Amino acid sequence: MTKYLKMLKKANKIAIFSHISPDPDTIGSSLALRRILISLGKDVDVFCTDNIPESYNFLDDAKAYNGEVKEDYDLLVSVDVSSSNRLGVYEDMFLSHKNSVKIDHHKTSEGFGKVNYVKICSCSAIIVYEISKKLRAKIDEITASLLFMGLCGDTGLFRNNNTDEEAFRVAADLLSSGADIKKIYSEFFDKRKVGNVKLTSHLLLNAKLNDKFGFAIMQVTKEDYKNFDVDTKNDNLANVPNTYLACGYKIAAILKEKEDGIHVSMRSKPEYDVSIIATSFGGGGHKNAAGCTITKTLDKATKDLTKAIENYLKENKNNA
Ligand SMILES: [Mn+2]
Repeated sequence: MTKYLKMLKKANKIAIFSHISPDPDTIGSSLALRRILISLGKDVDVFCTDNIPESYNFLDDAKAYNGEVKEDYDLLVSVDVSSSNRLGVYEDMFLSHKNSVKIDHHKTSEGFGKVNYVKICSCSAIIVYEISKKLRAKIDEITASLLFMGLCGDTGLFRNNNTDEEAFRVAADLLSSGADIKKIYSEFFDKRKVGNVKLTSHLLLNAKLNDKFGFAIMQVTKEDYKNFDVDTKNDNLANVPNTYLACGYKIAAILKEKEDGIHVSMRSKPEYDVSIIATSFGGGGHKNAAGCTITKTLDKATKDLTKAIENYLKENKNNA
């Protein structure tokens, strides 16, 4: 048996850690691992530096987060945490503990655990699923639903480039184990607030469409956030540009006016690479989904970005 599995098996008092700005994968995988270890008779706590967003309140298990930190854990486990600074306030505690395991799937993964188990795959949920098999723990309906949520989150509902056969196979197995996929879709992924629907409509209606080069630009002002009663930290707008890609535009960008500058999120058709444009503004990301922060006024940032996209499309007009 591999070292990290032996450690999980041997430990009795375990603390699990999710990453800062938690996403469905770190939450679903951490809570699922907690249930698996509890089913094996262990005492398990789970922590995250940031408060768990209210969108996870439909999960009873989310209440398990951030109880009292005990003195005598015999094992600390990080789940989906690529670098130690993403442990937030728990970084020092984790790094100084004599017995720690890091479980992760990221390509850019830093081995900060005493033992590190990193498997490059679409999400941490797949790794936790495999751990349950290796430890011969039963996956109950709730555990299956939590892992399914993680799988959906990191694969963008089985659409991102990391969606592979393994993701579908694990999803099928989770379904067999009773994952409540309807609940995960309706209570989490499809759930919207009225303000968000109205702001999305406003953005789509007021998008600047450049038909000469084939791109769309949307702007969200501070007033928009206020008028539509949308939380700037949790605005759920990053995928709004996709609507114009579906209409045939090559690139679509959204610029959001926030406290620390203009947050830009870009999406592109497969043959275009918006990470090049994002990088030129000090940002980064993937070929078809990238972002950056521009510390200028909204109008200046929009002008600069429009120019950059135009130049990129001019240079790449023969690529498609
Ligand atoms: Mn992940």
